[in-house]
Amino acid sequence: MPRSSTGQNSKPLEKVGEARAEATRCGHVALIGAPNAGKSTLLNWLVGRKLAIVTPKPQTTRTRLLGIAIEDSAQIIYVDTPGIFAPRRRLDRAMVAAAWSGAEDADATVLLVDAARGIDRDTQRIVDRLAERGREAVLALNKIDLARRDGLLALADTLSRKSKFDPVFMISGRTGDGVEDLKRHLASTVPPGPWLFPEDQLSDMPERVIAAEATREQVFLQLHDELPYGSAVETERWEDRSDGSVRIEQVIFVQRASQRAIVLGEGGQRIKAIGARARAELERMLDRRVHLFLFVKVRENWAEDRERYAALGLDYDV
Ligand SMILES: Nc1nc2c(ncn2[C@@H]2O[C@H](COP(=O)(O)OP(=O)(O)OP(=O)(O)O)[C@@H](O)[C@H]2O)c(=O)[nH]1
Ligand SMILES: [Mg+2]
Repeated sequence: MPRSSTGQNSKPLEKVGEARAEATRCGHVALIGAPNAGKSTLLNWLVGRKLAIVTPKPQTTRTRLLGIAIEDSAQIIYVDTPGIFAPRRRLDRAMVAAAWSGAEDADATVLLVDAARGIDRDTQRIVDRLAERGREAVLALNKIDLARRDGLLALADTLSRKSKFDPVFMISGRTGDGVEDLKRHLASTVPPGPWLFPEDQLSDMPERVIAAEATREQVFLQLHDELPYGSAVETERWEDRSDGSVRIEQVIFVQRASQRAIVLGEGGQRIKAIGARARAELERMLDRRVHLFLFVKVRENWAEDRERYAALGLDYDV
């Protein structure tokens, strides 16, 4: 998304900054980790704007998302990825494949570990795979605001014996503790070269997708227990108004009629609450007035439906 809101996204520019190619650096840095480790929260902090949705539930992020930041002469293209876990459903496999390919295509990888949680099975699997491939990563022990100080060094030590991590940072994506040091380190390690995106671009995610994510965040937050993972949101219409506001129509897809009733709630109360919160959040994210209209439709088996991956940006053969 451009820093100034102009509707659709501009494409990456191959030549931007070419004149100062000698002096500039640019590279992709993937943020990987177990579900809920805090990757999206950190991405938002690094970019200085909310781009990625965040919830206390695991498996919030479903697709790769770029957040672009400038640090002195370096343009750092952060890649937020879905949490990596043992996949079962087709959608899960697509999410995990998206996360690994995000890491494998990047110039550097940051493994986030929830320091309060320690090494769970998902983190263990990720570390094993990094070690297997001989892939070096930066280690960020996250959520240090929740963890005991004396446990942090032991955790870093245990992880460093399993795979090569260099260096190790102790951070909090919530308070920003330690994040400046991490940023400076990453800026110095991305390779020399011209910037790949215009200076004012913040993300590769089109605004209509950001808008759909804001609504999905509310569905997740308000209905997760009743509707675990069984929904998707798509923006169907986007109309820029002459007064600077935007009119957005979205569809929340669910898998069964009973779920549709849950999303609507009694007398439409639930969908109203979802719409109100999503609209407020969107006005903040897009920095303009928003008129949001939500519809709920039943579409069976969307989680097994290949066509849906394109809509989600998950174009993987799984
Ligand atoms: N206390 C504390 N909470 C954090 C920190 N970073 C993230 N959180 C919380 O942890 C939860 C998960 O954060 P996300 O950023 O969505 O985690 P994620 O790794 O992107 O999760 P997935 O996309 O599901 O893989 C949210 O409730 C965040 O507010 C932190 O540094 N400290
Ligand atoms: Mg996430």
